[in-house]
Amino acid sequence: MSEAVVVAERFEELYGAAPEGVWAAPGRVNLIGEHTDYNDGFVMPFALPHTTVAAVSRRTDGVLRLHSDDVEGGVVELSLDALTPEADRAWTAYPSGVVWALREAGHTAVTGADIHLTSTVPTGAGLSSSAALEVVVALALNDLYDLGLKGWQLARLCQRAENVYVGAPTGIMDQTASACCETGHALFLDTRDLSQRQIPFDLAAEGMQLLVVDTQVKHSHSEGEYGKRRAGCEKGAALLGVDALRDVAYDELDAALARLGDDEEVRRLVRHVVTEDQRVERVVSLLESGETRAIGPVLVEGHASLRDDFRISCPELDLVVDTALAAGALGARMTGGGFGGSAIVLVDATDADAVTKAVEEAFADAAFTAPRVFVAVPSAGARRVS
Ligand code: GAF
Repeated sequence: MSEAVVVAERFEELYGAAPEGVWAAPGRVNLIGEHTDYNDGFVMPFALPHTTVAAVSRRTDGVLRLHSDDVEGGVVELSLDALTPEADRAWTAYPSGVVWALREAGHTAVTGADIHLTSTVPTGAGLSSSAALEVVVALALNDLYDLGLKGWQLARLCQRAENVYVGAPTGIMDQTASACCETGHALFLDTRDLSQRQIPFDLAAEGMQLLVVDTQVKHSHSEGEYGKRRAGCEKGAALLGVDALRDVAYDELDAALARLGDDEEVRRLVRHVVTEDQRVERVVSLLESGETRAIGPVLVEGHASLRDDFRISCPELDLVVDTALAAGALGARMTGGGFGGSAIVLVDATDADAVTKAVEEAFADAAFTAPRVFVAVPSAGARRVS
């Protein structure tokens, strides 16, 4: 039986009638371009095969009913009129935040919904489980209520839900990745205007793999450090007199750093963002010229910058990167928001097992929780599945 049928049957058990449809939205891995999205910069994520699936029907009575098979607590019933930013600290804040954001943006045709959710996107692993949850709800309501919004517009609304309703000051990368990625491609996204280019990214055809190593160290973006980095970047932009750090050209970096004087912390943040934007452009150009193996060292540079300048790595992420490189990986770096979560490792397919074993052994030796390792295959963005 297909997953869509299973989810639809569960919906019927819960709500007493078949859903009007079933939708899926993926988690993502970011290949390169970290903490650049809230600086109007470049990112390059691709969608994972792991998805959040939602069975959904409309309601006309101003009621939102939510249920997830992944959390305890049964069906949660909310009144649309009572949805209030930052009042809800539970998982329900993500889907109800999306409904709030749609209505706040004038889509008052959305008069309620019954929603049942289930997900295979690992939570707290830096793989965008929150964005998958937001985007699947946004897409379902967009289709059912015939709102006519495009993927990037849904992403903006989902980001607003996360920033204002949930209260996490994240950028636009994850929601856009979940909404707009395509099978076999990485998404080169300019987060200033959301212009996009799908870059073919078929590692298997070139005898390589990208491993995701989930360190099992949980992170949370609403808890301070992410927001501090964002505020530091905004301070850097203000001191340099630009709208966003994206406006500092790579070949003007030294002059910009000199102008920041002795504010060492802001200098480090600025250096990371400006060099990271340039790394995204280098990776795009290497991939487009068929030099895929050469992206490995760029990933490693990115990790060093996140570890030393942005200071958001952790011992487990560093151990993945160092061990994988020593075991023959072509490149490795932390991915996502940091402070835990996952690392990515680029390997020749023939080395994948040996690299995985080396990482697992290093974690055991360090008495860290065993990591979860899987091969990431660029997969489809959000879509209706039935
Ligand atoms: C998290 C955020 F949600 C993204 O917006 C992005 O800033 C990322 O961290 C870091 O690149 O996933």
